[in-house]
Amino acid sequence: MKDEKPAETPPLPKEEMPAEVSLQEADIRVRYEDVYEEVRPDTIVAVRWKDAAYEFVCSSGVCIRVQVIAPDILRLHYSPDGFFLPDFSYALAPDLPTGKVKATLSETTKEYILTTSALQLVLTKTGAQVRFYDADDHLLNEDAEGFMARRSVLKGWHCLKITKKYQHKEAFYGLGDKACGPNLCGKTFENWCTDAFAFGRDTDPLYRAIPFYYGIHHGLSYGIFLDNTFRTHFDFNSDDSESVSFWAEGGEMNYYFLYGQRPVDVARAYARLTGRPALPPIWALGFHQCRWSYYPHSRVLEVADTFRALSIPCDAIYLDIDYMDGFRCFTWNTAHFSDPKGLVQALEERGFHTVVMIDPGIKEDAGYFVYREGMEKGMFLRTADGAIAKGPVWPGFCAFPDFSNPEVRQWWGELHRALYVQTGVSGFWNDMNEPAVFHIRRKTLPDNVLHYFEGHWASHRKMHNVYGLLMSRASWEGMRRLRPDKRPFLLTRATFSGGQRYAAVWTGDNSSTWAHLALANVQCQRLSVSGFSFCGSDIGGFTGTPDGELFVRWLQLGVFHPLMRVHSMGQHLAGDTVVVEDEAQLTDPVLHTTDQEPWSFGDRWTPLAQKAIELRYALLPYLYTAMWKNSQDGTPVLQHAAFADPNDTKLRDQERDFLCGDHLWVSPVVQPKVQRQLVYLPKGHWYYFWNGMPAFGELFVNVMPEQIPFFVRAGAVLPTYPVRQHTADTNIEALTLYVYYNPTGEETISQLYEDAGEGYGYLNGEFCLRTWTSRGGPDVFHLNQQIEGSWPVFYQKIKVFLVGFPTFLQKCLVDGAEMPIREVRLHNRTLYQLIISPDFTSIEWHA
Ligand code: MIG
Repeated sequence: MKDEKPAETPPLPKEEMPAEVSLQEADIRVRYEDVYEEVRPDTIVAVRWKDAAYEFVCSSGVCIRVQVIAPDILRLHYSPDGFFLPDFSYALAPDLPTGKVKATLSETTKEYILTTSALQLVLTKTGAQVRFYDADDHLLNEDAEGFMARRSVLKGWHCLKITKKYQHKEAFYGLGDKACGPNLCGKTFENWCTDAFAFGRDTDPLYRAIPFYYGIHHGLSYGIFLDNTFRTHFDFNSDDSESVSFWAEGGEMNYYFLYGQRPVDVARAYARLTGRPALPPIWALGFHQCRWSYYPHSRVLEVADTFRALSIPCDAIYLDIDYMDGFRCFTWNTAHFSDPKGLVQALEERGFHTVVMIDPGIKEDAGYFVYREGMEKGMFLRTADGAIAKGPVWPGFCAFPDFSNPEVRQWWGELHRALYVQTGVSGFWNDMNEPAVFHIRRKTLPDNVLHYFEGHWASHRKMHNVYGLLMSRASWEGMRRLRPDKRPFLLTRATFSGGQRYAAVWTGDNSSTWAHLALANVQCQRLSVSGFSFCGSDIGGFTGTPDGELFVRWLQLGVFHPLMRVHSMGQHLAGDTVVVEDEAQLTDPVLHTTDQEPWSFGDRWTPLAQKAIELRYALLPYLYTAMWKNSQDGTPVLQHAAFADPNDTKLRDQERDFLCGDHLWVSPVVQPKVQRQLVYLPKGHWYYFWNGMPAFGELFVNVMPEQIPFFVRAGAVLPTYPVRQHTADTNIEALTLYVYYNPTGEETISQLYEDAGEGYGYLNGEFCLRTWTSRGGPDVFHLNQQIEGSWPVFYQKIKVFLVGFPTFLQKCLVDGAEMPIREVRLHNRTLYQLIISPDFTSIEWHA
């Protein structure tokens, strides 16, 4: 007989022990690495009205709060256990209306139905799955699995997730500055503000976290904003599972559903929810020249003087980190800048504004007043253990202000006094505020750093993505307080949804390649539809050296970007370079670039660079109006081609061409040596700007080295100014209008907004808003003008060109009286020119 002893269960080899075991499967006799649980909604057992929301409570304990923010905005807020965190958000607009919105809740045997004038939300009684419909019963969006929350003992609630169905041929847009084609479908994304030095196509995440996307299908459009500041993830049917999901690594599932008849209406709803940007000063829309770094004093003036000597318009010069004393913010390197105020004044006399960089890292140095004051007043972040959290950046080990504390923001704002009030710099540039930390792979502060979070204390996991937003808020609010007469200009690298209320953004450290020019184009389109119209890229590329052709093509694209700024790296080694995983890859990292001013590429290219910048100054009234519109109702200045006609599937993935303002279709050249470019126009009639040729559908245009291809919508009025060297020159002889004949007989509305370009008089009616309505046909074409506001414009006359009139013009009536017309040839076309008084009310052109 064999040994009868019962076999003992051998202990599991350690490496086979799963890292996590589900609570249901956990054996009480065993200890595991970690134990998790997943919670889903099941049957709804109670419905109640509580704290201004409908609450649906499931027997599993899951609670769903549905809040009607506006007829077109619903909030869905989930708790796995029926308890919610204190309600708080940095992203939402402070002026978000909180009044009652009419909504009705009804039920069938299987579902609850919440109806507003624009939206219907259906919630199933078992499973608590949601479906959204527009008022005409079109299905906009529906849950696949709906809500799931996962927790473990060690990580707490670390996955709050929603899974939705992918709708047939659905396309997705938004999420800020993601470096890929416009349609996000088929991809996954992560939001975690990252110093992404020399990023490339498909690098993710980048500098900003903007967890807001659009879904477009069957000509319908909606938006989803996940208001959660933790690291978040979005999956747009990447594995062909016919599902779309988004999840956060902490906090709560809290999202807003936004309806819009067209994508632009979704953009406007999002702007109502997260805030509209302030109207910038006009100089901020001029051309800006930047470099890491211009110094000393004499070099800065030399650059300024060269602009004027060559008659290349420019409104601003930037000082990068080297103006500081050893990278100490709010100090000057007196060896290079012995008289900062004198420099700023000298620049001002030449028509330049000065913008200086400020970083969040404050050098650990007991002799440095900002550090000392910050330490004494308790302004810096601490770890959970109580020690000041420090990390190396440019100046060595630094402490970081806790911008989530209003006292810190107040202190920080006040620190700008000397620069902003006494020295007279015009704007600030906030860099490295992801926040970036050198040398470590993680690139940022550790998770155990604590943040005040407006009294809600949070770890860095929760605060990280809003650090940049709050730094820019502190800077912006400081500027408002210090010089209440001025419109702040602030540029930030990192930010979060809602950050558009405080700062413009640039796309970060790109490279001097054609691929990067193409990326800058799509990134700015995407930033713009994601709430950040005031955006731009480092024109010419940050690392590397462009050739003249690339530089000029990039400038031409920049004409249509609200922030038009050349920037380059200079002779530097970046401390924020890509983390080299293998030290053997560390080749000679000389990334130095040669000069990158408009005249740096030789005589062949300087006049072309100049022409591009001149075009910008000519188009300023159009761009300023688009920025004003953006500040009023959130209409994005740039829009993806797909937004022009969501029904046109040919536009869904169109990356190169885009809408700028209401009436321009821009088709930038993003490849070298292009002579002809194929353009596909959205429905309607257009004109090629450079020769006034009518255009529609698909066509080729001949591409000239000095011309960026763009088209104007038929019926539109395009306002232009004469070229000036800078915007403080208000000597504008005439406003010139290009009026584009529309063969369809439909009415087209165009606007021009003008004001002093600075200050807040416009809030008291000191602006001039012209609204033009055009309509007519081959016999007679009309233009009406309506004027609002009391601001006296700079010019005494308006020049009007009619473009595209199909037959010979017999006469022209202005306010009923016949006016002489002049025929002007543009290439082989005839334009009709009129010179009239700015306050006309109607023009009629008769065949
Ligand atoms: O570690 O201030 O993106 O525009 O010139 C580099 C120096 C820090 C990164 C910014 C770039 C700026 C540079 N900064």
